[in-house]
Amino acid sequence: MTTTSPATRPETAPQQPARPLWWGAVDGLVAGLLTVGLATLAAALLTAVGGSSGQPAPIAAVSGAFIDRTPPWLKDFAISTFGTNDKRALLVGTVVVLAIACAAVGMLASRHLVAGLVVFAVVGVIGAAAVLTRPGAGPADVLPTILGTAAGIWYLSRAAAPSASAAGAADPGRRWLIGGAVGAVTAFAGSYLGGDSAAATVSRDALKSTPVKGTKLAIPAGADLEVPGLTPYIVPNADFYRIDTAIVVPRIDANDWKLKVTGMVDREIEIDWKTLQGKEMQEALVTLTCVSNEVGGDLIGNAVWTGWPVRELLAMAGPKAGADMVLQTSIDGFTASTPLGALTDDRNALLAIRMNGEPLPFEHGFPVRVVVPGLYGFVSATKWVTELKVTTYAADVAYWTPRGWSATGPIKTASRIDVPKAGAVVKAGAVAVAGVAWAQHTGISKVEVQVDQQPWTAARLAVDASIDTWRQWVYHWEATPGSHEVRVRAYDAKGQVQSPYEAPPAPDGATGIHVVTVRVE
Ligand SMILES: Nc1nc2c(c(=O)[nH]1)N[C@H]1C(S)=C(S)[C@@H](COP(=O)(O)O)O[C@H]1N2
Ligand SMILES: [Mo]
Repeated sequence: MTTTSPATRPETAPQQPARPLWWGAVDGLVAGLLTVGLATLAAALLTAVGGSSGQPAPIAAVSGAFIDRTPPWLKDFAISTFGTNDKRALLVGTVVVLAIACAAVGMLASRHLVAGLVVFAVVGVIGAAAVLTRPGAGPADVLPTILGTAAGIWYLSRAAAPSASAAGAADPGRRWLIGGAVGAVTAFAGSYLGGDSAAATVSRDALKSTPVKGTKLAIPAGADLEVPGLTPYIVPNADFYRIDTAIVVPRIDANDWKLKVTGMVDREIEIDWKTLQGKEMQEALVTLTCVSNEVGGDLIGNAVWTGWPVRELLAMAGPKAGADMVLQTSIDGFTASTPLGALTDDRNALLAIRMNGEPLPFEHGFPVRVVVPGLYGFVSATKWVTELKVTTYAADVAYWTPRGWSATGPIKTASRIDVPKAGAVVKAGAVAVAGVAWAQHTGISKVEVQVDQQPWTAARLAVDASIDTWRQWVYHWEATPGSHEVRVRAYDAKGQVQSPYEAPPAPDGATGIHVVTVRVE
């Protein structure tokens, strides 16, 4: 009878020589590097293909989450000790803490594999949670961290497994080299591809806790009629239309941002983020509109913009006589030709850094974009702006000009029915017909609604909050059964009615009357 008694075990499975503890520490570091490297690369790729909201890889996410939870005294200490390098110091600190944790986990794993792997997984979950708590993060954003953590666990389990130290595989140098190389290369490639993405997010988050310098704007009650189905007077950032030529949204570290004023000026000047931050900011209500907006279309939105007036910057440079245009350039090469006058007159043309109180979303131009009341976006609202060249329409052309669009673009007076929607079925009786009308930088004086061939009748206008924004209107319609056509038309503050003639968006904006067909039962 053969039995395997405990006493025979030492002979069948000879005692392995205990591996030095520091091997475990190195394995922990390599596992950590692999995790961070793969997560960084995966995050960059996910952002590039638009599959994520562009959340940073775990390191920056942890740093960002840390900043948001830092008590003011610690923040003050960091700023006074590290100055403008405080964000970098924090990133370095996060890396150091993480490295120590990984080494410790690696040592634990080399003695108690399961315990070590569990702790490693817990650290990974904390990293994933940090990513999830970042503003605007979605479920997909945790994928890179999960992938990286899984790779780290796989490496660690292989490294600590008995076979890893069996004869022949006893030398850990090979796996350290391969694991370390893969971790370093992916980390490098990820940071390269992700550009300044992580630092950009940190710099954007930092603006959140920075108090706004300047006076706060009050939006009058009654600017929003709050009719169900009517677009809100202020469009939330997440719902705001987005139009640009950028395939990958530029993610600029605000601390690296600079704006040059060049061309026909007395002195070329350059300002950086810190200088801009020191300026007295203004808040302005401006309704942005895309020239491509069709009659009844939704490429229009209204927001509160906070920024420094462009005219103050231009005044510092001193535009020369004869100049009539400012060629704005974005970091991604997009250009817009703005009439010089629109940037130097008393309207609220801003170098905006906030949108509805939030730092500009990356999609809407963080760190700095231009917003000019009264002009279509393609000739004025440059996102990620880096240069303003004072010049002439004779000398320079903007991005869209050779592509068949106008060199200048004042917004045309227009109006839209939001509710009832085209094709809606409504009950006979009182129906609220409501929508928006706009004639930016002139203002709306009257909106009229027409049902079928009946006379045009005045709608009730919302409180006038600004001539630079759209204005809501509502019309109480006694709807009778049948199919009806409902039309709207707007008058600007000079009494000029919008053009009823149908024109396509190109080259300088669509015109025509918005009409919806509604079934009444
Ligand atoms: N850098 C850059 N800025 C840009 C554009 C662009 O393609 N690139 N498009 C412009 C156009 S056509 C419009 S309508 C507005 C839209 O701004 P939004 O995406 O914030 O709504 O941005 C303008 N600024
Ligand atoms: Mo546009």
